[in-house]
Amino acid sequence: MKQPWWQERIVYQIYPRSFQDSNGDGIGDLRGIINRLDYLDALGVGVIWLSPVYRSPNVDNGYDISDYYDINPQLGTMADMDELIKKAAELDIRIIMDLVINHTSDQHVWFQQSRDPKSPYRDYYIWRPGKNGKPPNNWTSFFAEDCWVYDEKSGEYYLHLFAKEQPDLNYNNPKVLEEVKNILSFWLDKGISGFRCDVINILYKDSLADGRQRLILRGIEHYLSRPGTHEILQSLRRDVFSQYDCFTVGETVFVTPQMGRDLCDPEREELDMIFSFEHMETDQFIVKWFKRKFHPGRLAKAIDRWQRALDWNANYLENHDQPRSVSRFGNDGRFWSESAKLLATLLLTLRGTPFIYQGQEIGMTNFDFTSLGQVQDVESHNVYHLAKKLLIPGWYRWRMIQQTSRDNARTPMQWDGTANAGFSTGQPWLGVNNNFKRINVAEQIDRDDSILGFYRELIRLRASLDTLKSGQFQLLTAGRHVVAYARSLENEHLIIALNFSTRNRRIAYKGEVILASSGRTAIGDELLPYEAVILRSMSGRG
Ligand code: TEU
Ligand code: CA
Repeated sequence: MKQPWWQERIVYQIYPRSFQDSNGDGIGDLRGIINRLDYLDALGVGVIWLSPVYRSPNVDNGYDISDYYDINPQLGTMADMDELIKKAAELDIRIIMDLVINHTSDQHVWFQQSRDPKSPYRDYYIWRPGKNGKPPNNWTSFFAEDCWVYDEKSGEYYLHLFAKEQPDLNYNNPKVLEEVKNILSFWLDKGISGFRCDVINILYKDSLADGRQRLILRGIEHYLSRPGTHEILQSLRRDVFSQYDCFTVGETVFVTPQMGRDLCDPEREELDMIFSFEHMETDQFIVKWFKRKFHPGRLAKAIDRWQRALDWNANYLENHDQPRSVSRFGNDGRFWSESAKLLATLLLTLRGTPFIYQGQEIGMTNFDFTSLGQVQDVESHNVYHLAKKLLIPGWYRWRMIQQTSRDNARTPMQWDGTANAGFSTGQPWLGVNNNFKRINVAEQIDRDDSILGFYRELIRLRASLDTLKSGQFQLLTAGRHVVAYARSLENEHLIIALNFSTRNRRIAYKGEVILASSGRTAIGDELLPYEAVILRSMSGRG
């Protein structure tokens, strides 16, 4: 069966501020992306996901939008955007945009207007009077703050589930959905091919009653995957998406397999795929700020649950909100290159559409900052201060930030060994990792045995093997050191075996070596440290 294009292609996520600066102001921009299209083409990228490029005061780096119909001047102009879409299309690269519609910026004209209780925009947001001098309910936000802000002028509070500069839209007001549909059509008419839909499963708030007592996100039962959200998604699909050749991937926080099935069920016509979080939570206790030791088997079991839950899903190990995978699930010291290749193998051999985050393909690592002053992310600052209020000691607070801050993924792309890693001729908006002389594109691009060379090879292999593109998934082993699974299509069975440890490990699987991350063509019965292999099994399922 022929798969839709968005199941056959590799997606590459660009965080525009950190990708490539073209004019020396230290901020990555659209021209910078245009200049790097050939690089992405040579890698085998078929779709680019652009993190937000709309006009924004950048409290949350573009996830706070002040004008959905305009480009952030720091990133370029509408003419640049048109050119990017056109030049990408010439290389057969499609572009999807980030759709942030749970909230806007507090600088958006809708919100500015809505501060006036008599304005027709009042009802675009969620305004409520307080209760006995206190906020309207006991909810807490995603960014470690209270989620109501009192407005002197009107004597009411507005709701924000993220930063206070990101007020939530009110989807009980049908006008809001109409506005969203117009925005979608505007960009789809420009030639983009879909959207990554930010926190899309929390749009609709059922009620504003107090939340049950819980440690984090008090109130979540009133807005997580409510029927109203499903109705909104169906309406967007019916009235807009179905009119275009496009796809949607939902970023769905706290999603369960059953919720995922509802969102992606082809019969219900809502989303095409989602980003689930369970596999990214296997190295934490309750919240991401409290890390526990990484256990490969636990990661594999979470992945397996989702491989079984949905017929097709979005696979990722990194994005702009997560620490770098090689520092987190691999070994960014002695086995840096080996473990980055192992993680590449995992990402590109699962069933589903693979999403690569910029820099992942060269094994970029977590930042090497030494103080909070170097960190920009609003979430990191909020959490640091909350932890201080909770009397968590300074050394531990800094460790929390080091291991988990979203800025780990946001340091500038390391292109070469020249000043600022070739990212910018000016002072970069966020520090470049000092390892850029060792870890950069130029150093890897002509070497087939580099991490980048291995990504290229895996992407080519995936394109040429139907079993990798569309075969069924079956977990075989989820151990403390070794993870293995099969992909099967008709009579072909591929076995993927991954050694997540620093020692040789025995494996029981036999077959022709299709690709080994070490470059070996025969493996005997042992995998080398952090080695990954793809075998074609001679005897059924190995
Ligand atoms: O993130 C939603 C989200 O809940 C988390 O992944 C978030 O980054 C945070 O770490 C929770 O602790 C999306 C975007 O990806 C993120 O960059 C935005 O800041 C957020 O929504 C608000 O738009
Ligand atoms: Ca710039």
